[in-house]
Amino acid sequence: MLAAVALIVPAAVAQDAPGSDPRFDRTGAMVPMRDGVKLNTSVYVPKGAKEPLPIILLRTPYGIDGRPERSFQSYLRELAADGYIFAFQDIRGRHRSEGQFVMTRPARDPKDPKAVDEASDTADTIDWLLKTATGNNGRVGMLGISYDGWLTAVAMLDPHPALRAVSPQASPADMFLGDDFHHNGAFRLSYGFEYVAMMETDKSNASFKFDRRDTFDWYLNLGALSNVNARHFHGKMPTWNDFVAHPNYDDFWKKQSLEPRLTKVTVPTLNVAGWYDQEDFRGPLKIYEYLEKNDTKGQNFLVVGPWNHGGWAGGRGDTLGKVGFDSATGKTFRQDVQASFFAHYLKDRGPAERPEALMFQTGTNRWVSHAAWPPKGAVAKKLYFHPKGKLAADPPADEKAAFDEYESDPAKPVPYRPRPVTPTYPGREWKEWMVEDQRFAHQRPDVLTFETDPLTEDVTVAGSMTAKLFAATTGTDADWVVRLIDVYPEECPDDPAMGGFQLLVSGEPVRARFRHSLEKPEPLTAGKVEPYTVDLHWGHHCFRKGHRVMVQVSSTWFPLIDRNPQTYVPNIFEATDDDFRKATQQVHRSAAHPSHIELQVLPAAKK
Ligand code: PG9
Repeated sequence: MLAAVALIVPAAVAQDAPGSDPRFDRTGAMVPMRDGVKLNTSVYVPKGAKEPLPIILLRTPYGIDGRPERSFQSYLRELAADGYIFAFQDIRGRHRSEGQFVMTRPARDPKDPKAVDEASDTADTIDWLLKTATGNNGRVGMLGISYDGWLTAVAMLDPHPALRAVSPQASPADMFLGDDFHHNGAFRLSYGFEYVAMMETDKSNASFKFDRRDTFDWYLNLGALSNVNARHFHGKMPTWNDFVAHPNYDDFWKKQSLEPRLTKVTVPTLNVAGWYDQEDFRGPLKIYEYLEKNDTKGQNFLVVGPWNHGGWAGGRGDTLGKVGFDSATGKTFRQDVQASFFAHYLKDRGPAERPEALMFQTGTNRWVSHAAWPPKGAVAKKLYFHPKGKLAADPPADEKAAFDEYESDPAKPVPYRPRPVTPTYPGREWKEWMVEDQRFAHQRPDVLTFETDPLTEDVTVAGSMTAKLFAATTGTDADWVVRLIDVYPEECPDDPAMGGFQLLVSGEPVRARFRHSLEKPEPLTAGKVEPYTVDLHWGHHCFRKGHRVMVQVSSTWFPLIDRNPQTYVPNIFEATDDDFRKATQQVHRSAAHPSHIELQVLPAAKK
């Protein structure tokens, strides 16, 4: 590493600026990286510390101005009270840092000593902090949510020796398989478009200016994805151009995927996810799962709470939308989990023992500690699709072809939340759509619904949830969207507003072109029944006695997912408006083609 020299930014030298936290001395610096690029950094040293303190580093693309002071009252409140030196940094190319921003920058070539990436920028920053931050104890911790969580994960994969504990929270792991930009190769249109506009219009956070409140209408009017560059981005957004140039799972996506790199636990790691995370749910689970395979020292932990994206960072966390959780889950996490984790690994304080997996069981609203995740002892339970919208444990006996069908019209897609679909940024509704009552889509002619009778006992899912569809289309490409729903009884005396509520437990799309390979898409043969496996991820949900389990199937989920033209084109990003066709979709439910869901269920005694 280069010897780092602190360049003090005059504007940031002022201490106790209005709004600043009087508990800290603040300094600002432009910290030089190994290639000479300087990154805007603020360091907060507690006044009157009685012992050397560890450093907590947060790196972000979203701008550090004002952020520390806000965080000390919320996300970092308990950590600030415990006593740490905090350092905040704008990453390369964002806000007041120099250099070029590259979206989720791929790892540098280890053979090139001049190459940089987010891990090298972190290491150079840690070198500098150890030399300059007054009274540090030589240990560094990192945490962050989403992009900041991804920066934490990247630093952990190639760690500076002083990095002693990390908490990557809601970090994406693979942007083609899951998380922000695609799910199973299906493009997340509204998020992809609006996030790129926010990050690549300029160095700050610029929200795209829609000319109407209902973006459902706006995206429908946009038409084919080829209109994005033609009408709005004009080839100027690097990440959008990457989407267009890489419609399949090629090296571009594989190089930035964390998954092949998650081969060992380098430092104690606290992985954090939210069951209702509208952006990055798969990522944190995969990071935990892959690290766990080689967790020889028992230093890899998982916490999943009833939160939306980053919902644990502030507030009580006792409700989300209309759904209540009976306790202050956010506060519990920040105090009993996050603060205790860093105190142990950075200060040698507090309990060494912590649950392998601390999971909030939705439905019964309680935290459950598990010695392994998924827990041992869960049993696979299948629920099959039957005529008249029934979902039941018996497999279909019908030897003849049996199916339900619907017409999917790309001109009239199924919305993913009730309209108006207000913009993602800035947006409150976006943050809560996963807990919206799903009745808005129920009984649409282009949505199939299968549901059980009211349950005679609690059914507790703990582990993987999967749908297996046998489906055919009159088109040559199709999307299959599966949503698993908990249907509340009509009468809920304890909470009357929840009567009949349809709560999403999980939902995922698959794009038929990728049914054999994500690398090499293939057209469908019209009319041919083919199997599709839809990974609904891990869940820890109790479907209560009296509730029903519901599955909905559709072929659009708009504008969350872009519309499939339903006729095969080599690259959907280059499709034109004329490529989009109506198609008739069949979902089969015969003995030969028994569409179903499979849930890992805990035996009743162990609930
Ligand atoms: N979901 C956001 C993101 C993370 C990483 C890459 C791109 C987007 C975020 O909230 O930071």
